[in-house]
Amino acid sequence: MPSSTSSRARRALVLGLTGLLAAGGLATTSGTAEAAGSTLGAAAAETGRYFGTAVAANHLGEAQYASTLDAEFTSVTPENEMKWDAVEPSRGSFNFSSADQIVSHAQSRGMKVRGHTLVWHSQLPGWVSGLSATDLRTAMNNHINQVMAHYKGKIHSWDVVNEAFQDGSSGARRSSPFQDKLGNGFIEEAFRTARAADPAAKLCYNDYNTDGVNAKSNAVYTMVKDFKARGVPIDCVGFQSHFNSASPVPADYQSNLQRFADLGVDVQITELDIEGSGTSQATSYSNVVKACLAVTRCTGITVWGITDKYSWRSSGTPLLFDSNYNKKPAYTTVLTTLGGSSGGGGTPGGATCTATYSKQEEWSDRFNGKVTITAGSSPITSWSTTVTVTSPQKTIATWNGSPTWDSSGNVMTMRPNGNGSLAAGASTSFGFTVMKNGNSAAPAIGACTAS
Ligand code: G2I
Repeated sequence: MPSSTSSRARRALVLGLTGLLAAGGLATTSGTAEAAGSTLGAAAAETGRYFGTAVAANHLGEAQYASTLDAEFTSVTPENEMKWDAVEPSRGSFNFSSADQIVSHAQSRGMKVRGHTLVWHSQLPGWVSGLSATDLRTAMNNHINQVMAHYKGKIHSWDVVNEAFQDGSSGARRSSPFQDKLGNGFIEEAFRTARAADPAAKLCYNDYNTDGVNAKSNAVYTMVKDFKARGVPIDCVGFQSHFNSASPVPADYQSNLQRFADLGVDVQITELDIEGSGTSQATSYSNVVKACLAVTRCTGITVWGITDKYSWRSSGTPLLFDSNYNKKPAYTTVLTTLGGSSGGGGTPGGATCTATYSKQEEWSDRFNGKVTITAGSSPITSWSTTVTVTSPQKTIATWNGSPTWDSSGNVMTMRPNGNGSLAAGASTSFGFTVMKNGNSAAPAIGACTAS
């Protein structure tokens, strides 16, 4: 690439670029059917959030299961496959095959993955409960280290500790091998081990019956507040949100999420399902979605399964798709509450994407930029966008993409480095380093084109 350009050529380039940006603007706004997200994932992405589901590896081979997953969701949580009994059934011998299937399915489509779960009293193999305190501590830390190392860089958020508090008014910790042998400190120890194992993953505490203000959520709140005060690494709190008529969506759901967010952690709705049907089920779902949207730090919603057919409480028909994969009233209400729309005919539009820029690290002589590519309402198989720097700036390095340059060297076209598939609303990103050469201007990002 040449290092200098005549001013006339530069003007032509700028004009050409302006035309490109204008055309790009048209390209992203003209498709009115695609303007509002027409899937759960795409609609949630427009609010900056993910919309996920629990997934079971043994259903991925079922065509409707996989196609509904791929069309609608931007995050997955393995329903059972990452639990202790699945990954370390006997001491020191790890089996990641089922969980790997889910992670690779998600990764090949740009979906996020929630890790569930590292330390939990349930689905715990017998050998763990038989250990002495010293051995149990070693085994717990080894389990966290091995599992997190296996998935390092692939997990958006980990449920580090799950369900460690008792139900009811005591606010006490639940009895478990960890609690009984290691005492309250096991939770802190698990989080500290987890931070060291994968510093990029968000570390969550996850529980149920903590969805409103009550003795149990107060106890979790006190723990999180103490962790933040003492610098124990915790980034998020998961609210499982399993509801039914005996345990409906609490009136103070939003304010409960907000008080946790105010402690300086993200909040996530991690296992949402609501027993019922028709309008009343739809209204409850809508209330949950509204609450999350009203809390800036509510970063995503995960429903506990795709279809009523495979729900852990199937007879309560608690999910958004019925057992024949038809969209239920609750589906439509969730979509519209997220700001989406089924686009009239319900047929998704063509492949579209958006590209957004954010500045990363900056030094006196250079800065790093990051561009996030988000698929629109339909899945895409490839994308491209341009990054234009202002001469004499120079782009000297790139990552997570496959770049080409125009003759001036100022306009970089970036395409996927390998598989460019993204589910509707799913995101990926690439990065680059720009030498300032005296000019700190942000680069111009062209329109995103998708196929
Ligand atoms: O119980 C609902 C959820 C509460 N919060 C933590 C979640 O991890 C939990 O998920 C459920 C799964 O949805 C069930 O699928 O956890 C259950 C176990 O605690 C899971 O059930 C188990 C059955 O008990 C086993 O018999 C079965 O082998 O699922 C296993 C795999 O299908």
